[in-house]
Amino acid sequence: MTNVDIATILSRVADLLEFKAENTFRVRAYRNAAHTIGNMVESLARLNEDSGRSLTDIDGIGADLAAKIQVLLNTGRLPLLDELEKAVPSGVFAIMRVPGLGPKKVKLLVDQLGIDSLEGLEAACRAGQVQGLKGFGEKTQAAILAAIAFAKSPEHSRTLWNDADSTVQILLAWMQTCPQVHQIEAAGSWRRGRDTVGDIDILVECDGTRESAQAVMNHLHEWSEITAVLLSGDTKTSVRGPQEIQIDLRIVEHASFGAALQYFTGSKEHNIRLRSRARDRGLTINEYGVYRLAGQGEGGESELAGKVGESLAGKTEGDVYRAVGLPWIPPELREGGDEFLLAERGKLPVLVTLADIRGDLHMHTTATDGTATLGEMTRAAIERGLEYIAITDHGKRVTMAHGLDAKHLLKQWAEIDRLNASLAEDGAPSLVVLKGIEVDMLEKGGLDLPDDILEQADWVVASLHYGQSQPRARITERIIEAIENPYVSVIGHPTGRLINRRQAYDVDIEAVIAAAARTGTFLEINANPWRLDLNEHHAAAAKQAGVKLVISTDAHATSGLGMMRCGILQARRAGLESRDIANTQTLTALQSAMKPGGASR
Ligand code: DGT
Ligand code: CA
Ligand code: CA
Ligand code: ZN
Repeated sequence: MTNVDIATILSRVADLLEFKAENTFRVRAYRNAAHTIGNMVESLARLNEDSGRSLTDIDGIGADLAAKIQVLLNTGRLPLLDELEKAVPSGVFAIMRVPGLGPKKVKLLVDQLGIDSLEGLEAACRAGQVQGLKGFGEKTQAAILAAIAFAKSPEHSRTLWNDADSTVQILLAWMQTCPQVHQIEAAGSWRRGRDTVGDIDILVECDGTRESAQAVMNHLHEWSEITAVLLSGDTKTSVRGPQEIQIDLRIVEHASFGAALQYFTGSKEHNIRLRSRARDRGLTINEYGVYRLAGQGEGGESELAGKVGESLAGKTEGDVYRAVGLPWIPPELREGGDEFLLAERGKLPVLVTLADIRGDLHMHTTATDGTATLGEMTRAAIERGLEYIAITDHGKRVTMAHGLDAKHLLKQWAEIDRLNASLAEDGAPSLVVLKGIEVDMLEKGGLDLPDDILEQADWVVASLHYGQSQPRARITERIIEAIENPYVSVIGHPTGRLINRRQAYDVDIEAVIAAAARTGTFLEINANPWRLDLNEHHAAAAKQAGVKLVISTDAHATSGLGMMRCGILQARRAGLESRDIANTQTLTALQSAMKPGGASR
């Protein structure tokens, strides 16, 4: 039983409890435990064998969960899961991951049509059986079919950056316990901060002897999370790690570490351009270093040319770039776009960092579909050192999340007033809570709360959750109408994509960006690892048009606030600087940068 095995089982229990509409606290306890254990470096099995220690030492693991984990470690099974699985068909998990199918709808599919797998669901849709169910209809049926087809394609089967990152972090921590490891870095698409990752690339520097190289590779093979060794050579090994992800590890010498890091960070396109630039200067670059091209003529620039002669650079990445007359280029910009032009002219952006962020302007509480209360979210934000947050629960259109009507919203705002007053009791408040709302753009146009309510808000996010299959012109019109509303501060997740699950809705993003620029409305980079919406290309276009971006977590739990770093990476890939992001400003500066709207501003 590896930690990831245990985490997977606990999260399965959470899913099943949720499907059965059990107590949300119980669901949350299992989900949190799964999260904690999935990110632990030390093996639970080992910890459990240590008589001096207890599983309850782990944060969030109480006596009940500890007992269950012990059973799991001793027997390899969890009776609770067996019981739940008996009551719930196994294919239900995959079905629950189809966008738009909440636990209630899935239950209907199971009970009424006996559907217990994605294949079964696909067949039932094809046969037209689903559209007849209560709450479904022809459009929903077509949307389900499209979602299944989408999720099946290989380009939508890559690992989310955030999941790959969890693995990278525990892997690095494990490898650092190997005495032969002198230096270790993760490279590839993970380092470039791409929204999804194909495989994980790790570079290790050791003392250069064969024995040390073997010891390092053996250490990887001994990691409790490895499920298979795919390849094992003298300086390279590939293994299968948690959640089926492939990990490539390469052993590199001290003098070549920077060159190898550069090479294996990629992207391929970036490296091709870098090499051609080197050639123009009579140089050649490979994973070992930078070399003068072998005598043109006999042999020309053969592949071997790199390994002969003296290396001109290679210890650090900076050396490699310097050798071809360039400053170091941040990995997030290495996609073979305009980064060489910018580098050459000394115009590389100073990319925004997590430390620049002062506030988080999109989050939910237990008032709608969040799992933490207003007080809990506020405390968590203070712990993260934020200066301000906006509470933006759903408006009433989002019935699935018990969206707020005007009466309930005003009640929440009164509560926020009291909270702010108590935060300011001992002088300057550590945090200011903005009275916000995430309104929905209705299918027929307009928003789901009236202007005289929105006028009283400090911050209004407008999002499009329903009617996503409407034609392009109609969707664009709905969004521009929201942008033109004087009280709307920002458009939430402007394209609606869900990575690996759902295509963006059809929208004229250029027109949306132009309208945002014209009205001074912000556009969101939603930091949720499934969304990362706007994507890097759209965010760069927004900046070009003079639109300010807001990076928001859309947290539905306190842990969700930690996703800010995913949004930061996305912004960096778009080449954004601190000044392009509205929530890097102080609250006062942010408020004066907001478009003229309600009287409260
Ligand atoms: P991924 O894993 O699909 O998310 O994307 P990457 O970029 O991590 O690609 P990967 O793992 O195939 O290789 C890591 C880097 O190593 C890649 O970005 C550039 C470099 N690289 C690997 N194979 C080649 C190659 O055949 N030619 C060149 N020019 N570069 C390569
Ligand atoms: Ca890779
Ligand atoms: Ca690779
Ligand atoms: Zn939201």
